Amino acid sequence: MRKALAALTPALVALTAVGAQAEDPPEPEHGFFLTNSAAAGPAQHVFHFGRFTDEVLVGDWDGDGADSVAVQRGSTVHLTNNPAGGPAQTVLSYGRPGDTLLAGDWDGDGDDTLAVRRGNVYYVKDTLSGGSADRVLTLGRPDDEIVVGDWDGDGRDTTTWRAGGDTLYVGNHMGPGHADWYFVYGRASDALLAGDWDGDGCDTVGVRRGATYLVRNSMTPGSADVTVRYGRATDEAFVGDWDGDGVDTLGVRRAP
Ligand SMILES: [Ca+2]
Ligand SMILES: [Ca+2]
Ligand SMILES: [Ca+2]
Ligand SMILES: [Ca+2]
Repeated sequence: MRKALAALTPALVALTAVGAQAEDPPEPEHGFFLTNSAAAGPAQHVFHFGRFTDEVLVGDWDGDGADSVAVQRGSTVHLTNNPAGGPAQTVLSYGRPGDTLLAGDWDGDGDDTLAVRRGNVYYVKDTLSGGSADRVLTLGRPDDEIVVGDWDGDGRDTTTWRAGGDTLYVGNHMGPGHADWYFVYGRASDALLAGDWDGDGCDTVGVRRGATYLVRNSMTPGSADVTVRYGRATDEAFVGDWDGDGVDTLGVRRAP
């Protein structure tokens, strides 16, 4: 009997391994890969949403503190409040195909909404709805690069822009006029990201160089406070507070 069991054990182990493989689906190769950790490591949440040809927007559309994704397809925006696959929870039309959409809490009520950028004219909407803009503003120059954030921690999002070089111009108001502050960070060839990396309520910038992210926790010149490697250099990167703990982290979209 003892001998028979011993002979059976390797077979049982082999069966268990097959069973475990059948229960755990293989890690998806494409889609959104989110992490809630500020350190390098594997993605904690992987899902598919929208099409890989869609533009991605990140925001807290329902004001619960957790960010989720939306995609822009032509002049429609497909929103979901859970980073999960399946159909969008809300589809709305705002702007025209070819417009750049920005997400932000422009009025400081805790809900993110959309703004359309057409050159250096911004059509800002304070509700998630179609129709005409609540405010129309002219900011900077048509070819400025823009990131959205709450730089002074007053709850309202505004823009920081880069006009071709490595100087960042911080505006704490949405309207024409000079920057409130400017400083040099990163290189002109780096991709610019914004987020509240340390959870102090003020957004700051990070730059992306390949799959390396160089994060600064103050809007001042200097070296990176945190350097993280995440995903692959060919991924598209997004910043958000996916778990609503007040700290922004990274997400990437990996297309086939
Ligand atoms: Ca939310
Ligand atoms: Ca708002
Ligand atoms: Ca602000
Ligand atoms: Ca978080």
